[in-house]
Amino acid sequence: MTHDTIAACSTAAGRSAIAILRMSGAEAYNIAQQMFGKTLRARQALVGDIYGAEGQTLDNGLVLYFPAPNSYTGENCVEFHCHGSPVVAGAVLRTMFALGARQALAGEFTRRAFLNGKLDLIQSEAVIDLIDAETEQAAVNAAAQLNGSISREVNSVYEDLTVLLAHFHAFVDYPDEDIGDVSDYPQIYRAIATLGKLLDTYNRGRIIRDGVRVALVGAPNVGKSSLLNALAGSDRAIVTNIPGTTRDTIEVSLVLNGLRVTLVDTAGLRDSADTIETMGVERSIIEIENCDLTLAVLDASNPNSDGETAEFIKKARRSLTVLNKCDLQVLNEAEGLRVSAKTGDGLTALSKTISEMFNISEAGNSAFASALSNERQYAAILRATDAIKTAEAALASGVTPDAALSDVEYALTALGEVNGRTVRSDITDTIFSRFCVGK
Ligand SMILES: Nc1nc2c(ncn2[C@@H]2O[C@H](COP(=O)(O)OP(=O)(O)OP(=O)(O)O)[C@@H](O)[C@H]2O)c(=O)[nH]1
Ligand SMILES: [Mg+2]
Repeated sequence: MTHDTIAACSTAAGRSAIAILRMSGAEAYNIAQQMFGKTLRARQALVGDIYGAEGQTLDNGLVLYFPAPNSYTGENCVEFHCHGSPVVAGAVLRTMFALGARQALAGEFTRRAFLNGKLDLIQSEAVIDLIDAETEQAAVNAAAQLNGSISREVNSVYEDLTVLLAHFHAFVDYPDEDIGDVSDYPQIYRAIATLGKLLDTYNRGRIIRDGVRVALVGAPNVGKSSLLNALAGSDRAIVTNIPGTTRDTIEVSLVLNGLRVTLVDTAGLRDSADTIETMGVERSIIEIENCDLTLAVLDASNPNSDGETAEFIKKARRSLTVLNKCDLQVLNEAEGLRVSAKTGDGLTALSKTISEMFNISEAGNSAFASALSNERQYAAILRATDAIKTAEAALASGVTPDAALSDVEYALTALGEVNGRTVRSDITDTIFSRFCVGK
């Protein structure tokens, strides 16, 4: 496949120590050679003058040449490591354009790597997850996916099903043959087992990548906003001694012991004549139903302040009772984690309890080096599994091969969407548009 030559700045905009400009395509070598004072050598780092289109020296920097196919994209690639001035980087990039390259689109280098078989689609999506990772765990998980840990499992099932499909086609072509029993097809069982184990890792993977949503819920004035501020380490939400201060949900993103948490402050739960406050309370109720964990906040100093919190909490998927204001005399007998937003007492224990509830570091019971964390991949693997199970049931009940064949074919197509072997281009367009320019 011949492609035009693309170029982009691969480092973040603005002043920095180094700016890296990257080119890929048939003309990358020629253009780079015209811009550089030394003869480029494959995979050797050379320091030399970098010239503009008129022959003026723009910078002195490092240039690396990776001939096809041993490069990131699989095409001829050249990297210029310049001084990190936006002016220098801009001038070097414009020279590349003047000599025949064009601006790369978002994710176009990785898209070419995918099209040239350097990365499959799972690995390509891992690249963006690695760049976007907000915790070390998320980065480690994405790195393992980039390394092929999920691809290997999906591909082994894909190969298995391809063999199976060939068998079934043979039966369709020679209908006199007996299709045999489901036990004649170990591929079916292997596929169900492998894909099932992969699907089991998804909940953990999703939490590693996207984190959890934790809502602070309770009666007015118990200190929900104060707790949010104390955990976030900044005065994000307004705090006053007037009940009904918070009227809208307020979100803060933080990392608690490696767990990414979106902490949501909500309006205090009570019947109010105020339209705005009532709308806020409706939002609190929606939040209780939607979040992964609800912290039911009570005022330790006031046993009569709990209101209907316990009633509302019944709708939560998971909840944890937190007794705030423990710096004051504790008069509330309710069971719960004792904290003080004012002094910070108990907040470390609270963070620890939250992160342990989601247990993302428990890799021990997982069969794989990485967890499935991508919703698109999860949905497609689920569809593939369902189809294989249908084929299994059909074979067990002694159907004609063409019935099982269509289910296996469907499963194969679904897995092809995961590893990218049979994926539609509008899906890949969406995937690569999430990337930054230069990647
Ligand atoms: N002594 C003490 N006072 C606290 C503590 N946490 C909050 N307060 C006080 O309690 C009052 C209410 O705090 P907020 O954080 O606004 O309470 P809230 O639950 O968000 O209230 P609404 O938004 O009205 O529902 C303020 O005067 C805070 O200073 C605490 O741990 N100890
Ligand atoms: Mg508040």
